[in-house]
Amino acid sequence: MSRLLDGINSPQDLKKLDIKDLPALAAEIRETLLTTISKTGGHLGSNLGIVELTLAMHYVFDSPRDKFVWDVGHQSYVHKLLTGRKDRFHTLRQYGGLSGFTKREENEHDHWNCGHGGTSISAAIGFAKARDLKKEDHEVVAVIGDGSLTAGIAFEGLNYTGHLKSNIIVILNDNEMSISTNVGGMSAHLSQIMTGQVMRKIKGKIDLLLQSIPEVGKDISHFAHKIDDAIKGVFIPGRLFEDLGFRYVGPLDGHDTELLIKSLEDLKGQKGPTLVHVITRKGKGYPVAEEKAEIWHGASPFDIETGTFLKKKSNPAYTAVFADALIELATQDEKIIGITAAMPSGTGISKFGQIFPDRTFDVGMAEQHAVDFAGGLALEGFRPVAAIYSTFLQRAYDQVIHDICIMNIPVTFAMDRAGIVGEDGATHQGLYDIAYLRTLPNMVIMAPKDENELRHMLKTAIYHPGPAALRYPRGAGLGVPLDPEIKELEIGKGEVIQDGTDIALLAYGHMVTPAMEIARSLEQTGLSVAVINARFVKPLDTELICRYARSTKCLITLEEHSLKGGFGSAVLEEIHEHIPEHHVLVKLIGAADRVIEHGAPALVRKDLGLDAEGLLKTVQEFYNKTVLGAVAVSGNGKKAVHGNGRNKGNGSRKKFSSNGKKGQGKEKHPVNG
Ligand SMILES: Cc1ncc(C[n+]2csc(CCOP(=O)(O)OP(=O)(O)O)c2C)c(N)n1
Repeated sequence: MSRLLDGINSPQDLKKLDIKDLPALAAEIRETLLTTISKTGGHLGSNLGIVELTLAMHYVFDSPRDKFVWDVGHQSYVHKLLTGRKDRFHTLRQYGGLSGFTKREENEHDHWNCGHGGTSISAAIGFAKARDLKKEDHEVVAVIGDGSLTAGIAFEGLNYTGHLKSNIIVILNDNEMSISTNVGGMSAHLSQIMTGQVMRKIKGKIDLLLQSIPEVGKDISHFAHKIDDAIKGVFIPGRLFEDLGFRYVGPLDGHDTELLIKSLEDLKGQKGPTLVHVITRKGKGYPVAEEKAEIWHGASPFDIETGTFLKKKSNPAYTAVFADALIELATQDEKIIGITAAMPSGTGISKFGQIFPDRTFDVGMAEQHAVDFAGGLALEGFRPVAAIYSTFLQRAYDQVIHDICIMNIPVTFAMDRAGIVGEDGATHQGLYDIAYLRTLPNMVIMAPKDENELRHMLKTAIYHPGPAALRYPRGAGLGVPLDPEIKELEIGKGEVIQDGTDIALLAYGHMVTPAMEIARSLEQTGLSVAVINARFVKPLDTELICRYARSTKCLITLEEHSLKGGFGSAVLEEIHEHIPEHHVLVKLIGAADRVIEHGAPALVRKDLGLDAEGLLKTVQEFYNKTVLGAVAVSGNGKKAVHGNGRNKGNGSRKKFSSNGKKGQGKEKHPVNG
């Protein structure tokens, strides 16, 4: 039997359906979401919850002429299914496939790339103002969840939208959940609106009942009216939004497609900003996801029948080791505090919170606030650990500089998901934190080679009397044994894993393991290879780096971070400053200076030349070209011609002359990927 969804290749096809058919289409969409996400993984709960709303939006408005701006974009799967991407939907979040967020490059119905929360209202009011200036007349609709509404930028957007008064519709998709239960005064305000509505409904029913009782009923009913007036006087639904300059509509049942369509129809062409408050249920239609909304917000592949995840057995994740170490340290020190910005489970802070609820703070999707909140606590003698993914700390850059670093406040930044993040892709890559932090005064920055070292670094950071950041990757640790005691490391000291004289591999963080792997392969070709675990990018172990710069034929830096401004750049600066008399051959290996897209981490790493094979190839080519001065074996099998040593490089090396200035040689740094 053919499905309704099969006939929908654009929103125009949807509009041809009768409204009465939409619930059946919604059921097919839910089935498609489940079938696909159970294989690819992805944001299941948010998308199951927004099916009817998305159908109503596409039924009423004229996308792409009317512009939809989805906040975070993680709930845009239904929108993708309705806008000509259904046949590629099985490639969701896969390497080379559809993105898990909205993406302009992917489809004309996507107007704004996103991944981080809170941006939709600001972008949408920008679109609306542009429309006004260009004297166009399309609609602009932002869709934002109650969780994302806790982001500071969302308030900034609301505030300014109320001021501009352009025509715009903001749909607030309220499911009372961020990833975990939503927090804060705004969330309480929204619940109050809902409670108020429920109370009014109940009161209405009681009223009718009372009036049906002769004599007594009338008096009690009069009394009940008085209570109702009192409730109204104190609380008018959406008053907050009205005061901000919005027309408030709602709360509406977000699973009643007809009601949504009718309400949105009424709003088309209305002047000024409108906020439509829609109540939805996360995970709608899949009972396990409805019951355990937090777990099913972002699902890894699972079995639909049993609702069990198909996770392979793996070593404990870095996150888990971090949480256990934090608990261990906090058991001995009551000043230690755990802070998360709406990511309690993702960062491991929820585990910490089970043991130390009074010392655990989920501040909502509000990284800027998290950082300054930590600053205040630290200045009063507490030891706050702000566990914020590398990508989300970007949000709080000014707070990190202006408040924490300039005041030299001892806050620990535990940056999970540093490096390649995989399926979440471009907006979530943790590839910029070294660059954005290492320029800051007072900041100490480190990365562990494995989960055991992570524990020591956590303690080192917590007891450092200034700001300190540690970065560690997503996923499973290496399964190394954990030392019985967590100890502080000497700040600014690297670790020599093995000595060597031909090549020094200077690796940062989790690149130490691949460095050791390629060292073994290089040794098999007769080379002597040193492997250094840098540990710190700020302060760098200058003595160690300079020692190996002098004693080996070339230095190779390895990091899972943008090549621009990262660890390798820091090493180059250090060499330039400290050993200008030497011609040091340095090759930087890291992530190329381009947008790094989504896909399984192994495939993304391969694409960047950061897998073992790619790393080995880069190192070998560099060594052959610069140290041996050799022409690599060409495709026709001709043998390489060897030169006579390290200072006869062919221009692809970094040259430093004795006066510290860059040499005359061409600075052609081959970049990976
Ligand atoms: C700045 C930022 N911090 C954290 C996140 C991680 N994150 C992704 S979705 C989400 C919750 C979103 O909640 P809501 O907007 O209510 O949407 P829902 O999933 O409930 O539909 C969070 C915290 C993010 N995307 N951006």
